[in-house]
Amino acid sequence: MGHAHDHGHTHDDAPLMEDLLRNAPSNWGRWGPDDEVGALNFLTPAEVLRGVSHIRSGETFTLQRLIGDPRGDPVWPGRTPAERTMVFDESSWDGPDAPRFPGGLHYADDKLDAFLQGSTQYDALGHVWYGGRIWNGYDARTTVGGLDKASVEALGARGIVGRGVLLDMARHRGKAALERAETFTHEDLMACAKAQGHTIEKHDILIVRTNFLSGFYEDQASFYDDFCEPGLTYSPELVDWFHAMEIPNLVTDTIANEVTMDPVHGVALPLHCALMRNLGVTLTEICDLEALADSCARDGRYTFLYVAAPLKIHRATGSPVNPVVIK
Ligand code: UVW
Repeated sequence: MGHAHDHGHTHDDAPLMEDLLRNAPSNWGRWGPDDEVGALNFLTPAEVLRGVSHIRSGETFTLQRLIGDPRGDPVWPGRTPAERTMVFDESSWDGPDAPRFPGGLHYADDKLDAFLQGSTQYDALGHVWYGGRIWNGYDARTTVGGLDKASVEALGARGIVGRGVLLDMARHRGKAALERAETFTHEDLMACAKAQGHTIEKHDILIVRTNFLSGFYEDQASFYDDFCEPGLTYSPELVDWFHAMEIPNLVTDTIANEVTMDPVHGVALPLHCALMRNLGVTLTEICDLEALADSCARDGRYTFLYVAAPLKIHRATGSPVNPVVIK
């Protein structure tokens, strides 16, 4: 979180999250004292079937960005892109000491050194907190050395399946991409859906397109200059709306799913706290929504089945993922 301050303005007079969110709604305890998947509990079998009922053509789209893109991998300031290292390749079998397998088998092996939030990813519910408590009220000390509570393992075990809706905010605003620090609200999401010809329903998985990361591929240096992504911006009404709509999952094509620095209060990432920590809404970040958005613009269908399976990584704060949309 400190990185946002390092890369932006410092707001020493910003309120503490405890004060900003003092009266904010909470889902702690709603699914029992041991819950680790939060608002994904809203995705019941009936919700899976509701998603399936929106399949028309059978077209599929994958939402993950390439890991190791030759153009670079966009990451939150302070994180580094994944590094893939070759362990075995054809040259490994040249020397006299090379292993020999009966029959002459050769193979290639490699490994990945990666921030688990350094590519298209699911955040575990225990990824972000304030005031010494993570999701469901667990002590933040349970994160020391690995997440004993609300790690991504629980999200991986459950999987995420439901009705997805694409909210193409860039097209809605008539832009190729939203601008640095540009904000929008839940009311803008509803207006976007209306313009697209549908509504946002309870339990929808919201997939919001800004196309902001196109700027990363154009000029990485200026992308990180005074870093502030566009996105949803905090208000008590917006948090109440997510609560009332029982939104299980917010998916975007930005690195952190909300405007980096709240322009009103100067707080970094308040929606991570209000939505993830307090309501148990899972966040999915750094998606590539371009092919999906082009398809939706062509056929006018913005609702579909959304399926995602984060990896089951013990005690981890997040996991790379390649969500699939079926239209
Ligand atoms: C931070 O938590 C800083 O970012 P993200 O949600 O993108 O992982």
